[in-house]
Amino acid sequence: MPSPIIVVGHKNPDNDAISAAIGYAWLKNELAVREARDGEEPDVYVPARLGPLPRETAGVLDKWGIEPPMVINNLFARVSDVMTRDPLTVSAGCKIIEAGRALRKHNIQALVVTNEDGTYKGLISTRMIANRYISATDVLETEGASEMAVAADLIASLDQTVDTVMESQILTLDKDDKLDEAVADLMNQPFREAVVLDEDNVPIGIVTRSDIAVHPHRKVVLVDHNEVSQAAAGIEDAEVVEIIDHHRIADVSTVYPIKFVNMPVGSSATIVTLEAQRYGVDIPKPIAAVLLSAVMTDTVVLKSPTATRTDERVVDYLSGILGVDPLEFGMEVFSFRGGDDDMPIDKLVCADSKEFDLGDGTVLIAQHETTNLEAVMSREGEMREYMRGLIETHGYACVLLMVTDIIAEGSQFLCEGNRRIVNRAFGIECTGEGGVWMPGVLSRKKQVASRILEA
Ligand SMILES: [Mn+2]
Repeated sequence: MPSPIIVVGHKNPDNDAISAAIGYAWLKNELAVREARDGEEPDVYVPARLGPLPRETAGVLDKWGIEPPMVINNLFARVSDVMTRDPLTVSAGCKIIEAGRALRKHNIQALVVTNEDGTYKGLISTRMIANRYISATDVLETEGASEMAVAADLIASLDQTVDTVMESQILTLDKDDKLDEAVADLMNQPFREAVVLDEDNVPIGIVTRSDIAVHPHRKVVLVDHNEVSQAAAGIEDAEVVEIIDHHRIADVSTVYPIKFVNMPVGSSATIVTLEAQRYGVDIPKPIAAVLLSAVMTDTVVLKSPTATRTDERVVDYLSGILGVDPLEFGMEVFSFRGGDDDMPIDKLVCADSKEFDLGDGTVLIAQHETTNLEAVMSREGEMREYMRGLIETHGYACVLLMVTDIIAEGSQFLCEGNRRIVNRAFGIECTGEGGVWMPGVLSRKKQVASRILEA
């Protein structure tokens, strides 16, 4: 069985990065089963994530009974990518002749020796048995010994138990160990084999020196990013087999031509939905819910200037499958983010913040989306104090917090530090109290950062 293909979004994942991975892994599995030839095992796609679940994602997955994607730390090749699974085992009390028969019958070089309870004890290989036989010739060295004595010793050996010749100092590995490190350890021990154990010490695989002659590359599908700095560690060691994204084309490169779908739409989930439609695959309700939640958060319920007509059509399609009102659905997803009144102050101000370099100073632009502007503004003093702290510790010229009210469709600007930078760019009068309401301003990328950088 080949290793599954990982489908993963960017570091510090948002709802779209995780939801698009879930949705696209589902679609690829549907297509793989459909397209597998007779007798061929279909490829298996597994969604993964590079960080914690955002609250709204946790809420949607919980409501629709979907398992959160597994967390991965890197894309380096692992022991499990080369090991032979389910190795043959013999118990320690088994006779050498039986072990020999098993080796011959299955045409293999080694057997894992186990204790009564199935846990690992050691390993016996054709080499170890051969060495036992060669040692029988030592009998001839003894004075007066005959060839008959050698034969007698050989015959006696057949009746010995395997634990008398097995080796217990064999390298043992975890299936998730980095392959490079495992290879170095394997070459440093006198034996050709290593045994892979699970957390209960039960053998689950075997790796031999011939298995590591070829360096495998983990296959990965990137969603919602195509930039090395946003990808998992070890991306250079992996084989990127597809990219589904809606960001600028950046620097992930491949050896072979791949399917690379990049569209200037509001979310990666939008593209996943279009792909399902293109292949004529019906989307089940839980997947439709996950995808719709991601379109709604990434486009701020379709109000962000990044939302396109394509996103609107996709939202109609997905909410049709679910039989829901898309705006109500989107509001519920935002409500999973939890109350603005009890959110820790660092999350409230900084969960979504980006630095912009002006040349003679750095500006931090943070954004907090809310359906309850009043609740957020009731914490103004606390927020401003935290922003001043950021200036002190990071040396920012200025910190701008956009509190974006997604119902009223605008943002309240709160500014600390050199307010002239913001005031000049927008022709406004931010002071140390209350902030300034900016109707229609929803996108940091399109409406705020660009103006500050150009001013
Ligand atoms: Mn996205």
